[in-house]
Amino acid sequence: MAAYTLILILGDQLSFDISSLRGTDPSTSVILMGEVAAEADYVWHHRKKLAFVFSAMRHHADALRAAGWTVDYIKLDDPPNSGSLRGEVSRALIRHGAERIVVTEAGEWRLREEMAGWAAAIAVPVEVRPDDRFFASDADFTAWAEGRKALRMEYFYRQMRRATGLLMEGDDPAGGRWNFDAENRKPAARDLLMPRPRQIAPDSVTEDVLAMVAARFPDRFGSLDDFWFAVTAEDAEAQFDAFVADALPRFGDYQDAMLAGEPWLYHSVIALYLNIGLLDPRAVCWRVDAAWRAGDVPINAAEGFIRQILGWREYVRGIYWREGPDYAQRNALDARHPLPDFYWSADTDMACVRACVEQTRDTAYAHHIQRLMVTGNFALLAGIDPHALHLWYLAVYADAYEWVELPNTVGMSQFADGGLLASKPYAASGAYIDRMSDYCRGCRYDVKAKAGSGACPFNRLYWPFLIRHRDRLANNPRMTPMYRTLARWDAARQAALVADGAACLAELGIEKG
Ligand code: FAD
Ligand code: DLZ
Ligand code: SF4
Repeated sequence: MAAYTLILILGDQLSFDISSLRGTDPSTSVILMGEVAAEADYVWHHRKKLAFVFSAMRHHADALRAAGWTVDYIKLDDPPNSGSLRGEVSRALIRHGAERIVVTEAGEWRLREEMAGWAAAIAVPVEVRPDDRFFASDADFTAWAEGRKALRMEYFYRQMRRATGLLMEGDDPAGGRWNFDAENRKPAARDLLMPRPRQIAPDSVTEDVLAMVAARFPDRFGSLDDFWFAVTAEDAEAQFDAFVADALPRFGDYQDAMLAGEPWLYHSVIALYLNIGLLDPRAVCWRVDAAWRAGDVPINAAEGFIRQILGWREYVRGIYWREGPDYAQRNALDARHPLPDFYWSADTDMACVRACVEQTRDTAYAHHIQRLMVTGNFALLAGIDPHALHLWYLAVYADAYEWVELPNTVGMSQFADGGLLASKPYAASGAYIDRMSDYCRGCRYDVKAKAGSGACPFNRLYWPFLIRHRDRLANNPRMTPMYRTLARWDAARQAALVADGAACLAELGIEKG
């Protein structure tokens, strides 16, 4: 019998429990999966991210076939590949004589808007189903946000704890507190025994993909060496199990720590799997809840970890869809400097930035504090255009998808939404990085010096940032101590700080764009 439903599965929809597969009969449907140039090129994805996505797509196609589905899989280098999802859908409709298309909604405004035009252009009905691989639906988030003056994550998170029962003891939060962050700020010591994520050796499918990506994208950012990411659900689960056993108990303690040469510390490295569907966020959180109830992990670790997924991940998604496509253009602090070349080359004397960019180039990974307090903090202090920075973050991490990356960049890291997401800018001088890492020891700049060409650039840019944004930030209660300090300094001293900040930018090669 001719197949009459074409089910399109996108590269970040690699879950068996995806809405597009529900209620559709494998005997009268064909699944289309396509590696297409348009998705590989709309941003300069890291080469490890490309290899990860394509290899995971190919493995998922095999798993779907093994489960009885017919899968029409288009490889990037298949000669007739049209290069776009629309083009591949059109070709597949003719090939299979399909009469309708079913697809789960895309995780990005760009593609959602494009798909909205498909039905008219393709002349068969296109059924777009909600993506329900999350704790909260769009309607849940809208209901929570309705009528609130400030959309703070902490309150959303508490509601989610109550709604799900995760880490709850009756009506009370486990351990008597909602948030154990105060205990989660230990700097890591060099002699700690660091667990390594379980590594998966590339199989022949991954080897083929690595060769294809190397040949097709020779000039793209990012190393393809030492590829060890899981590319199947089974291996992603095995990596997560190893994290729960080896690293989760200390996740909370060292969540904010940074050490040169130690990219993973006690982090899970699962965002890449969650974001393409190889791991389910609900299963992950309940597994951690169970580990806490069994006494295997302390509450500060379990709570800290679950908050990132049940709280932050769900919350930023809600913000992304609520704020609309224009959110990408926000620039409340009017930051206009172009992204410095060293975000790609790592060619900078700032040891912290160099370490984070080199690690990003080699692994397509950096943990949250490296993203927020090193590369993000520097861009904030230096007044880098948030949109240029957004394109960088979207490109360079294996876990980067716009719905999660954009609010983290524009809102949390750059305060470019004027404080919708963050209650204060995450701006910090070198002292913070010195306290939480060992980067400063190997740096040519002096983290204790405040001004002059030998001083830490984070210090030189910090006060000029506060002076520049005094009108907007001075009344923010969380900024009061800093502005009180500033108020004690006379106009000449403040002018000297501003001049030194400008000199610092010039020395770093950062000029007005
Ligand atoms: P862990 O530290 O082990 O945390 C566990 C999980 O919690 C993560 O896997 C992730 O799913 C979730 N999580 C933690 N923090 C956040 C957060 N702030 N927002 C949403 N989820 C969170 N995360 C992405 O998944 N994709 C991105 O493109 C992305 N871009 C970011 C850009 C900037 C500027 C910043 C500051 C943060 C960004 N994050 C992004 C959030 C966070 O940095 C990553 O989720 C985390 O570093 C991934 O590493 P991990 O899996 O080892 O996480
Ligand atoms: C990230 C990505 C890449 C690199 N390539 C593909 C692809 O070739 N085909 C595909 O269906 N999906 C790909 N993806 C994932 C999509 O870009 C993702 O679905 C959208 O960004 C929406 O989140
Ligand atoms: Fe970074 Fe400043 Fe420390 Fe150098 S001294 S590593 S630039 S914080």
